[in-house]
Amino acid sequence: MAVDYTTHDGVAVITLNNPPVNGLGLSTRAGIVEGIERAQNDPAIKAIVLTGAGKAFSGGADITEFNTPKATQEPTLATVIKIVEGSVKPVVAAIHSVAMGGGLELALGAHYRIAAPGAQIALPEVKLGILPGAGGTQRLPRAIGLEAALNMIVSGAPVLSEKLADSGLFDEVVQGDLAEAALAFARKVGAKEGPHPKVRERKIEHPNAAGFIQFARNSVAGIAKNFPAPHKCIDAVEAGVQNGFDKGLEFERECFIALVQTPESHALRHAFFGERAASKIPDVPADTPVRDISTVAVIGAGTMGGGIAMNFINAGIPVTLLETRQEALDRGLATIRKNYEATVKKGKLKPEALEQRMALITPTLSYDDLKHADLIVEAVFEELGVKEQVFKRLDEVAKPGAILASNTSTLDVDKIAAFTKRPQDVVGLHFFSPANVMKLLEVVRGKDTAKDVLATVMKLAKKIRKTAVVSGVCDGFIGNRMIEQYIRQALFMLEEGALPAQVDRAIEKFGFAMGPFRMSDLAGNDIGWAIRKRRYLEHPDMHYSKIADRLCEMGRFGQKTGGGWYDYKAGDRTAYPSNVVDEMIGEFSKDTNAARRKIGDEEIVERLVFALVNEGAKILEEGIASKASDIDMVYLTGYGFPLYRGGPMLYADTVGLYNVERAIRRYAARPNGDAWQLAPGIAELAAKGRGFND
Ligand code: T1G
Repeated sequence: MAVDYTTHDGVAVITLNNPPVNGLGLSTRAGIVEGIERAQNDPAIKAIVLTGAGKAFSGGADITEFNTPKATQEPTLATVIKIVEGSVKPVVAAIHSVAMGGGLELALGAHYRIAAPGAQIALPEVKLGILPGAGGTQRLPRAIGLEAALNMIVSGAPVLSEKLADSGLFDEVVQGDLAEAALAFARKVGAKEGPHPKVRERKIEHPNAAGFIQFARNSVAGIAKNFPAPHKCIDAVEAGVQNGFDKGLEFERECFIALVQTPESHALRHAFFGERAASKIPDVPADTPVRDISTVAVIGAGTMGGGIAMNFINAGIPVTLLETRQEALDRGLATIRKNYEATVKKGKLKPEALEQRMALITPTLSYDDLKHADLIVEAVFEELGVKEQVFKRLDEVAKPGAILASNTSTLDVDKIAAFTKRPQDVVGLHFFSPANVMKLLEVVRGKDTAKDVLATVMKLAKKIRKTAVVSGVCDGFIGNRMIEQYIRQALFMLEEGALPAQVDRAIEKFGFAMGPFRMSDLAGNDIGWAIRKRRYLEHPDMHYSKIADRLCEMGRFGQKTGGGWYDYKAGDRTAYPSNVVDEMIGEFSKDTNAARRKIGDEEIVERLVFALVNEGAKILEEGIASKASDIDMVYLTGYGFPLYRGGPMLYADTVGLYNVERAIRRYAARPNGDAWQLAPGIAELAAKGRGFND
């Protein structure tokens, strides 16, 4: 049993002991019931304490059991809570560190609750696309009132226990030893005559419940756009207010069962686990010793270098910032300061914190000042010759054991490592612009990169609040390699009959933050142009549409030149469809004898998304990514893929690889079909009726 039972002078202590966070899995649930019954049958026991071992009271239902028979096997959490609440002897929940989801619901079933300060109290189910399914929508409003409860349930945000001291949730918030306080509290209430208080018997007082609930509905409209759960949370609370506890509980159960099956909830749970799975590298043991990273150096104070430096100083790690010229260094520092001033203006950073962070930067023009750095990240010009000079110099000055990282987005990390005599200390750290904002960090593992270097940078990524995904060495790593196929399809579709605004609208309706043409205008069409020119030399056999080259030859690089795929007005970032471009596209089709046809939104979405899926399957087959969820995390955190669809690989599973394969074969038989080389893995999995994420 994942539960310990001990007795202390008339008090039974039931301790949840199911590391890492006392998830309420079947064995834990059964253990609690056994403990409650054992205490009922022991005349020496006058009261019961329920508490958690390790780093949590309880992190809630064991989400690894979701959609498995164990999740609904008795005793379910609802049954456990009913037994706790029905105990004749008083049950005292003693909460520390974390009481979330089902963990908080369990505590709400107890007669009394005491807590240590600093505990995270939450009902985060809505973030998993579900709602509290074990009475939370009924008991929390009775414990802390309608408004506070609705805020917690709909936001899923944690509140610190001391902030809830007078909310009605806790009988005491104790400063000293929680275990001792719990025993003393239990002895006190154990001496009292029953029956002991039940949260379910409290009333929900509110002067205008219907009005507040309507207000809550209006407030969630935005965040609930693609997610059904927030509204269901409000429905369940409303049911309890209108029809009483038992009817409310019944309705909550119905809502839970409906939500847990939704693709949105599946996607959110996939992202939750995918985020954690990404930090696990199959051949790097979890206990691999890590190197100490106390001080970092960044080479290059441009847009990327400055943003990268901010990540580390935000985490309190001092940074030595190296540039080749004083004015570049001054400009870089001024940009960092300006970024922080904007954050201060938004009220998200105290003015004194700004100066503390700026003080963590040591600007320099000399490589010699890098000799103490534990990690050196270069963000210099994206050209192998420049990288060679930098890494040869680093090899001379960096101390032994320093990690040497390149922020390259397209160059071969193995070639860069070979510029040094310590390839085992070289790794790629591909930040995404703006580097101090984007969560995604591609960690590019060279063939010689040492395992402790990988373990170190994965741990450091967590500290600087990045979602780090390990990629092998290939052109474009994971994200850019896939987006290249996506853009190829977008360009072919212009040749075949579509227009930029139509393609963007279709994929933005699918849920992408920004379509390929608006994105390209934002990033600069000349960036893609340079990459294509390199491609034409490296892969002369690869068939690309030249339509984007023609746009660049017109000098239409996007927002920065006032026109790209779209027209722009000065000071206005709105993308206006361009007659000039539409005419150019028509001309181009004529020049290439491409018969234009109407292309529907479904084809647009399939060709863009399945191009990602097909390349992702090849990335998996080549071992560039170790798991499909890693690829999904790249797209969810770095490329604006809609969270409610879970990433390209999960979306393909939702569509069914059988259907993905058929669609790809269909496009392969059409004009420009040579771009569709079906990844063998898709056909193999489809034949077995399986998905990437099984
Ligand atoms: N079940 C199983 N494993 C869990 C878990 C859970 N609820 N929560 C975390 N883990 C694992 C996680 O995968 C990781 O595993 C390890 O614990 C450490 O997590 C009926 C149905 C609790 C604040 O949504 O917010 O209750 O990678 O790295 O930063 O109404 O985990 O080590 O193998 O995040 O210290 C509702 C989700 C469930 C809480 C700890 N509960 N968890 O943060 O560690 S639904 C949640 C968190 C529910 C009821 C419904 C955080 C944390 P591994 P971590 P952390």
